Amino acid sequence: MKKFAFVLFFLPAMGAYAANADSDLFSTLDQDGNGALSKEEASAESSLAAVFDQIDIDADGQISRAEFDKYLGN
Ligand SMILES: [Ca+2]
Repeated sequence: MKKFAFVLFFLPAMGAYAANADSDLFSTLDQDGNGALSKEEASAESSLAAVFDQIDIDADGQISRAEFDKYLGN
């Protein structure tokens, strides 16, 4: 049930970022704009960093947009 807990903690943060229509949490965290979140980039959001390995389904050390969206159920 870690995913459920993560979503509960994470949604308020998503809402805050969503206030900026041109951005979202993923692109905000993707500081180098390469379309994937490294562990270092994810560390800016502690609730994301805590479950990084669960989101990184293919375990390549990066969270792709697809992995990110899949984890959030989008
Ligand atoms: Ca990146």
